[in-house]
Amino acid sequence: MEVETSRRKFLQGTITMSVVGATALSTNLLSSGDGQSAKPGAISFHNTKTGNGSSHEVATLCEMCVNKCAAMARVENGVVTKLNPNPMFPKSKNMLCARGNAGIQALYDPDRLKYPMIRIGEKGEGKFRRVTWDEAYNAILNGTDKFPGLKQILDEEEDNRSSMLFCAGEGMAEHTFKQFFEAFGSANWLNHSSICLQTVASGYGVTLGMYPQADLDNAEYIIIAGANRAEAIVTPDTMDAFKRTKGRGAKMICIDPRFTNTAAKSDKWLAIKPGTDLAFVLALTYVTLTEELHNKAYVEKYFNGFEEYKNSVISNNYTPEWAEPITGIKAKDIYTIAREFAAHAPKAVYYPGRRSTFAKNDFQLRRAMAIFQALHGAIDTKGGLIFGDKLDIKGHAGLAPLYERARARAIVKRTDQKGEPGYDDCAVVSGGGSWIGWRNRYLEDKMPYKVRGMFCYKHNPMMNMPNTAKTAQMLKKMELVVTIDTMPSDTVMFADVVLPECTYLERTDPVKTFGGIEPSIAVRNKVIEPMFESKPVMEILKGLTTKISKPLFEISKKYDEEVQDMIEDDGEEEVYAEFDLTLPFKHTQEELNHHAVEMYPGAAEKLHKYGVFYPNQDEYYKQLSVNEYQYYPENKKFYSVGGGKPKTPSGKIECNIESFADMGVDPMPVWRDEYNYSVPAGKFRLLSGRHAQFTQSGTVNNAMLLDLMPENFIWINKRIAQEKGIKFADMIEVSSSIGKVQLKAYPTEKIAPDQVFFIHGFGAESEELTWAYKNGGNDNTIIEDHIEPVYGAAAMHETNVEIRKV
Ligand SMILES: Nc1nc2c(c(=O)[nH]1)N[C@H]1C(S)=C(S)[C@@H](COP(=O)(O)OP(=O)(O)OC[C@H]3O[C@@H](n4cnc5c(=O)[nH]c(N)nc54)[C@H](O)[C@@H]3O)O[C@H]1N2
Ligand SMILES: Nc1nc2c(c(=O)[nH]1)N[C@H]1C(S)=C(S)[C@@H](COP(=O)(O)OP(=O)(O)OC[C@H]3O[C@@H](n4cnc5c(=O)[nH]c(N)nc54)[C@H](O)[C@@H]3O)O[C@H]1N2
Ligand code: SF4
Ligand SMILES: [Mo]
Repeated sequence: MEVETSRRKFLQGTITMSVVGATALSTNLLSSGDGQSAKPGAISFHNTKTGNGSSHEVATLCEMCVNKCAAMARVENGVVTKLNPNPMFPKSKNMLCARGNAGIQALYDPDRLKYPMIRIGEKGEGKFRRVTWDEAYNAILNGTDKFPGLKQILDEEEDNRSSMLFCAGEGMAEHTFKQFFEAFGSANWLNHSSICLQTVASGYGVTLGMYPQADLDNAEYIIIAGANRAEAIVTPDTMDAFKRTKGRGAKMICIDPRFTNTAAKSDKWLAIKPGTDLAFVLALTYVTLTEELHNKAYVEKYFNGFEEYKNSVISNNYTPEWAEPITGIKAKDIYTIAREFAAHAPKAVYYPGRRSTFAKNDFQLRRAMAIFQALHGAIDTKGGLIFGDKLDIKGHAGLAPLYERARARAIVKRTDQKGEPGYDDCAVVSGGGSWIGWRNRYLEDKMPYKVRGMFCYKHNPMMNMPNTAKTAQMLKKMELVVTIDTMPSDTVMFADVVLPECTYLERTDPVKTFGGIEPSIAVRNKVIEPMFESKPVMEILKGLTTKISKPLFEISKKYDEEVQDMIEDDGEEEVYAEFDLTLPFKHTQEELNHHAVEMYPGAAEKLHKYGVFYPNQDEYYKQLSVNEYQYYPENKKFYSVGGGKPKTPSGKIECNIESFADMGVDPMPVWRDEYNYSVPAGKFRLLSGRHAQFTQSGTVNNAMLLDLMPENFIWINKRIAQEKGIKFADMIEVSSSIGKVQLKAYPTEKIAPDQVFFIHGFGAESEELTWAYKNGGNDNTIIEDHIEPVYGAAAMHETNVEIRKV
């Protein structure tokens, strides 16, 4: 039998790469100079020493949240004593937030995972035995008396690689883990998208061709809705936005059901009813179109389906008066905002937002926002939404063999009348999948084949997705759960094998390119050696693949007829080379990073010394004032890359996507009655979100941060609290149709009488987390698993709860 050579492909170019000696890259550390010059070579980093020993600084990148701000770590006698902001990175502009500073505690947290462990108790009980790395790898391959290993699972499933699920949280080494997934050959990949930004990224993606950035540094008018930049920090937007609001050059309108710190720093705050932003945007669009405030030349040149959309908005009568009772925002405010936005355009931004798992209509909301923005021509232009530029970096060899027996992603085709294609629980399956859709299907035995185990990297499903009880059931049902984490999280408690990764301060991660107005490349350099027996995921996977690669190939040999034929033709050694799982992990991270930037002379050295590189850095980078820096001169910035041209395949703004109709999805954003907000008497709509000093569930055991706020409180409207006799810090039971939590009360006027709110991430159940254990409440214990219909994202603000003083 003939085998197509294209079947088995190597990803991202060639395997050969120049390998530099490790010594060339090590200990070329930045001195703690005290010069005042703005040139990189002499830049001064704050260095308030605490000890008497000698100190040095290492350029790194923060991983306490998604932003990756640049930091300088000070090391004294092998101990990291201080993390300072690194001013050289355009993305973080000399900022390191409270969490960034508290990265030291993540490193020295006494509860850290210190060595590999194997489960000896019941699943979820959290009883483990300390083992060596080799024993841990062995258990993953061969199992123990408590759980099956990969060999048994893949043999019984006849080499269906998709019988293992792979899931990962966002991080600089997510890609490294994904390479393992690709080499392993499963089709089941789930990441944070469907519980974070899937609908906003896709809404803007299909409409403009890209999820854009906002030029808040130059915008004159900003509508910030459903994004709390003062507390949910995203760099550089957080710094760019607030230095210019309140009469300092930009007018900011905040649309949020809660009076957040962003509302406090805005020029106007409008409390919207949750889930009704789409009606607000449609009404803004109505005013724009009926008063002809749009940019006609831009629309003429770059719009597809403008007339249909215009007809839809006008014939549906989406007037501000129509929107007023739906949104709770006065019609006169909607008229004013639409006119002011147009008056300032193109230096006007309807801020796209980040976490968008709010309501079931979210995808349509983001489409409507993107179209509204584009109507004003405020795309790919200074002061508007921008696409920016990106510096290329070189990829390296990956491996993605095709296993004949591996089944396609575990999704179920839709069987009702809503149309084809489309799936059982959502219309489109994105790369990151639908987490709750997948979990629920798995629990309901609706999978097209057996999925029996999972690898989980830097991700905490027990805390991160609605309906914790169902997630616990899923983890119990999985026969082999392998977790790679730094902490004994609630999810780790359900593991069969626990692999301890070192923290970000103990590893070099893949070099990354950051696109935007001022593109750059940045790297996380290892600050100190990994503590205890922890290792970077790269090395963990090197060890694991060395152990499992050959034995798993034996299983392919047994079941995969194509492999058998290939062996007959080419011999086993040659065929195995295409299935050798160790291949992506052959080089060290330092070698790969060096290779990635070798086309830029001097870049590797700069990245090592300063953590940041971009062309002409020495010439461009200047300190302008105490806390202001120039990265690119004004005329070299990438405000526009295509003169406003959308990045969609058609090169047009897509108003009317007819192919969506076949999937049961509205081709244009329209309002539906089922989107109306209502809460039954005596109940409250539960909202969830961020706090400036915590990152989701990942920082709740951080003693430095708990010093700033010890636990999460539930916001209850002051009048309601009075009626119910609830005082500050009274213990409250909050219950929904799926569960109960208890946490303390914060009576406040900052939230409407029919809503309550508390910060996401608290209320851990893992007894191994000294400070986080049963501290505050876990929102996902009571948030019901409502699925957003287009991408299967979680609709997190659709749950009504009751409250009771206990
Ligand atoms: N109710 C509700 N649910 C939400 C949200 C919400 O606002 N409300 N927010 C959603 C959003 S936007 C997101 S992005 C997701 C986030 O959900 P996740 O992706 O699960 O992120 P975290 O909750 O931060 O948990 C991260 C895990 O990684 C571990 N970790 C930290 N650093 C490292 C490391 O260097 N290596 C390894 N191996 N592990 C590490 C931590 O110990 C922790 O267990 O949650 C979503 N869930
Ligand atoms: N300090 C800190 N910063 C972070 C993170 C963190 O954990 N901590 N996480 C990072 C991550 S992963 C993400 S995704 C981003 C999240 O960044 P954001 O999306 O900005 O943060 P959230 O607090 O989740 O939600 C935003 C706001 O939406 C409001 N809201 C809720 N429902 C509605 C609605 O229907 N309409 C409107 N208009 N508003 C509504 C909430 O009250 C909340 O104030 O933050 C990032 N930055
Ligand atoms: S915003 Fe804060 S936690 Fe996030 S990367 Fe930057 S310094 Fe770290
Ligand atoms: Mo997120």
